[in-house]
Amino acid sequence: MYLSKASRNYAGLESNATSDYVIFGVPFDSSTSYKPGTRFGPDSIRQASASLESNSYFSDIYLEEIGIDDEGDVAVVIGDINETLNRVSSVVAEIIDEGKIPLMLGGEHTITLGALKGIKKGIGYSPCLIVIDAHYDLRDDYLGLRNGHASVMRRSLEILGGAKVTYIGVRAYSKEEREYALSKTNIETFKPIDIHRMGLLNIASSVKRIMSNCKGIYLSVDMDGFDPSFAPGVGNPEPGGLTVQEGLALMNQLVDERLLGADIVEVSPPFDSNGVTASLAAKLLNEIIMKNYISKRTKA
Ligand SMILES: [Mn+2]
Repeated sequence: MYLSKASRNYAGLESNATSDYVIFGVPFDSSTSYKPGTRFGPDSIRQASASLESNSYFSDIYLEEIGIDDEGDVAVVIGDINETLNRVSSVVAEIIDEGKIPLMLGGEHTITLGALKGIKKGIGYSPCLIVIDAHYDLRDDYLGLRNGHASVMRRSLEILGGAKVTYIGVRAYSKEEREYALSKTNIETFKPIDIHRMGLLNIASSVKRIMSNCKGIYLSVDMDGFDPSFAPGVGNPEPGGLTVQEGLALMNQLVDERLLGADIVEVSPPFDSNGVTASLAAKLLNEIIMKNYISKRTKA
């Protein structure tokens, strides 16, 4: 594996060979177009995780009751997106092969492409995808770069074929991206204004209905899906985003036993304010783990 130990483990977790969940970081931001700094994201999320209590926001379950391992960071190749994506893909496929759930800390959003390749290789089919993001990232290329953060979802969709993709939080896009998304019957979009008008539980019901035939689901959380007042530490802040309550409720509503893997990306510590973005990222990850754990236990 292309992994090396980080300076601290997520939430102070001890290495656990029988873990069901494997956390790892990808300190990579080489295709960043505006504000670099997400390479420091994994460390800051680990640091923030240490100060959170281990209980769930929603029910009486605690992180320490669950087997979780922090395997450190992928050895990224600065400036080489394709090789870095290959390494991410290998790491994810290996975790899937072990029957575990990969949980990736970014890093820029491009790394999701590597994770999806690894998931598909590991499970042998295309997962459905839930994306929390301010952006579609559906440009065919951005300034000539086809494997960059602005095109990550376009490349991902090419890999996923016709699998269902649901976006939540999208509010900033080019005309080309919007028209592409509207033209694809497998892509659904819920904007923050939809949640504001319809209520979160109604939107969550719609998403669950759309994803009801999915065998496995991958969840990608770009922190810029949140409003910059809650998550200022991102590379491309965009006003009018999700609230913390909405984000936590979405994790609780949408994560179930079908989760194959997840990532939390685009935390950029140089632009964070008192670590609030990293703290929210860690809280979301905790809820993802605990909701999946509860769902599996209930189904068992
Ligand atoms: Mn984004």
